[in-house]
Amino acid sequence: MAFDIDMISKVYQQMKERVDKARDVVGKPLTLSEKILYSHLWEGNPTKLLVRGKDYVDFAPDRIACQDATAQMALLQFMQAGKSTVAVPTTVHCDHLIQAKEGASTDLKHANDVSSEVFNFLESVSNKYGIGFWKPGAGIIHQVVLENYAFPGGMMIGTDSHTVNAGGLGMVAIGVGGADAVDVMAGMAWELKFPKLIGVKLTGKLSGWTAPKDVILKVAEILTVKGGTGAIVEYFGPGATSMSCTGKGTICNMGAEIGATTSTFGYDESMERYLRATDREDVANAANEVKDYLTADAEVYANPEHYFDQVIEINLSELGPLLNGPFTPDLSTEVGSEMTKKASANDWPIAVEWGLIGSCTNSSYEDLSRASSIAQQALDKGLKMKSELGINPGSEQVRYTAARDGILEVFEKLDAKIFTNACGPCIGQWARYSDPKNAPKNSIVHSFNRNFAKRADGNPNTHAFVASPEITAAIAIAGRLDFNPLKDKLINENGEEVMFDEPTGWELPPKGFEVKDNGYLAPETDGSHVNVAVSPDSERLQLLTPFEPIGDNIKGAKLLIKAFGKCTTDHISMAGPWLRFRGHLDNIANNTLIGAVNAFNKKTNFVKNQLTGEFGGVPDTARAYKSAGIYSIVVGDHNYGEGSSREHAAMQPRHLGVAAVLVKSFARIHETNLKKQGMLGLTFANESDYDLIQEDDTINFLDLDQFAPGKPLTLEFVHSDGSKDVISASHTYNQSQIDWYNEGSALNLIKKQNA
Ligand code: MIC
Ligand code: SF4
Repeated sequence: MAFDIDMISKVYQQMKERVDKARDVVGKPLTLSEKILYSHLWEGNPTKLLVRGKDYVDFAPDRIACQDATAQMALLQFMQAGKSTVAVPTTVHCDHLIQAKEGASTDLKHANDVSSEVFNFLESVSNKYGIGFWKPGAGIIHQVVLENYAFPGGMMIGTDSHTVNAGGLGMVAIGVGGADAVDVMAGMAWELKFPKLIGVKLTGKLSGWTAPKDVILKVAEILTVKGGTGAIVEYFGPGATSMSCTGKGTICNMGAEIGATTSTFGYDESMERYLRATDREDVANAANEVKDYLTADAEVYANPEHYFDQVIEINLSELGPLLNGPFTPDLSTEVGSEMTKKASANDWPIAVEWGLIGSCTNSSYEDLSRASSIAQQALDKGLKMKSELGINPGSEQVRYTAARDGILEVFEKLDAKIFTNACGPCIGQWARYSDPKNAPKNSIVHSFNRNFAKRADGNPNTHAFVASPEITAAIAIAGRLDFNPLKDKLINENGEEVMFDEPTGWELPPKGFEVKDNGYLAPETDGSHVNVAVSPDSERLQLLTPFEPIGDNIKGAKLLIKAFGKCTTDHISMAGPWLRFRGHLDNIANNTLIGAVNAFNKKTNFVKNQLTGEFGGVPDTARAYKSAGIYSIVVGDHNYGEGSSREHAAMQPRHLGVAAVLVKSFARIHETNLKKQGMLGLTFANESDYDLIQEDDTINFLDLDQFAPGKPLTLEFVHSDGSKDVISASHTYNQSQIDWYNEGSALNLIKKQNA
């Protein structure tokens, strides 16, 4: 039986009336995305047309998911909201804080030793406030959600950007910062600008070496890392219905890499099969009752250009396997000779040192079984592994079943390391080097979603390429980045030429899923007696002190850093070794922007302290301004804050006295996170004004006392020679977001309202 079936039934009961009303107000057939959005309005039945890309809308999500690294800050904030229990079903998943080193059993034990304080905190807060808790080792949040909680037509938010994975089961699932989740946990509405809609029509059929991963790698190439910003991507067509549910999850998952608000697919038989296989007959039956409401109206998919803001068509029969990278997930190369050319032109190491299969993107039973069919061929054909191989199963249920069915054994025979059911190397929790900063240049291939510099192993010289699990396995065996398993032969141990056959696998385990201990802990019905202790000396957890409002008079602020080029949340608040401080704002603030490149000297973590004229690290310089009572400003390029949902990337600068972040453009989640923490997230009205900003600038806000929706702000940059540039800064704050600014943070406002 499914969790929270009553809630799911209620959603389906309301769905018909709400969707029919929505069709009336919109006045034409509806996409699936619109059906889900309009049936989750905070106000209930739809009463008016909502303008895509323009109207801010209050929604009522059905559920919330948090992972350990972000849950700490989310729950520390929720504890201040003055509520006794969460208002909607919520779960916490321990998956990010487990380092991959020796293999699952040793690594999990180690994580439980070194992070017990954090896990105990999360477990007791969950127990107190009615939150379902998934222990370390239970699996990666998005796989566990897909297996247990996602349901067609539902809406969820999660404090992780890959929450979007649940689109594989026909949800609108959106990644948010912790403060957004706190709103919904506290029983309030959740606000989002009504998204634009991109339709992706998949014709043809996947076959041979091509996998769902290649679909999203192709979409990333077409749309780039910014192309999905502010939009929901809805997939449809024969190529969509013919692929597995977990394959759809892979495609939706990596929609985060194109900046999409989320991605989704209409309810179909693959989803029904998956629901039934994962012990949710009840959900499948209930969904079948309202089937037509769980996919777009027929006219929409017949004439998509009339209903979507943009339509892309991909013929799966013509799509071949791709490798995306290095350093960005949208740089696509076909496997084989195209890679030989590009690698030599760009000096990418052609030898591959590691292949990694796993992450929330590609760690399903189907993924492991297809990759293992390649591994089995290596054994059968006498091939020796040319690189190392690491595997992170997505959940204990997948691991247990894959072990039962002999899949893991195949990898083990090739000396692969089976790591914990957790994020591991995907988030830098990988003890690959003792001194990553000085580690050699090398290439790795993985089935993950992100490949920003230093992400997996902390080594700036690691060139990480993203591929499907089956291609990852083949390339790891061949040890060459440009190996094309469709064409190239390999020489085996006996000196014979051999070739791989096409991968094979099972969409779902033929003998069904099985698991002994899935790692779930239900909360007590009444948790009021549960005591949540945070030691004042802890280096990992720190209770929050409310932020003071910045106010409407910012004068004499100093430029902290003008960031050059890509500045993702990994550059603003690095993960890996810093994950240990995710519950301690002051400690984690010591990594603020240390990965960002200073536009004036192209160095990282080396900025001018205008008070002393000396150069130092970004966090120290920010602290120096703060202790002198001076606000500072961060300037950045395009798509600033791309990547993670981690609100630390906003809270840390806020804690260090940064009043405003002024950039050419923002990634959605990060922009909201800045607003929530009561600071200014601004964009250059004229992009080229970025070039006017100089290293010694002092900044005055000329009209912040007139801060109002739709009205740009005027900033004066005073340069060291006394000359000035006055520039216009746009913003997207609506009135309630301006109220957050005025109160010092959104949380301050909730507290005031609940007092
Ligand atoms: C990621 O993939 O970058 C993470 C780590 O899962 C983040 C969340 C975090 O930083 O804790 C995300 O994607 O939101
Ligand atoms: Fe974990 Fe990686 Fe997925 Fe983020 S992208 S949730 S770090 S597996």
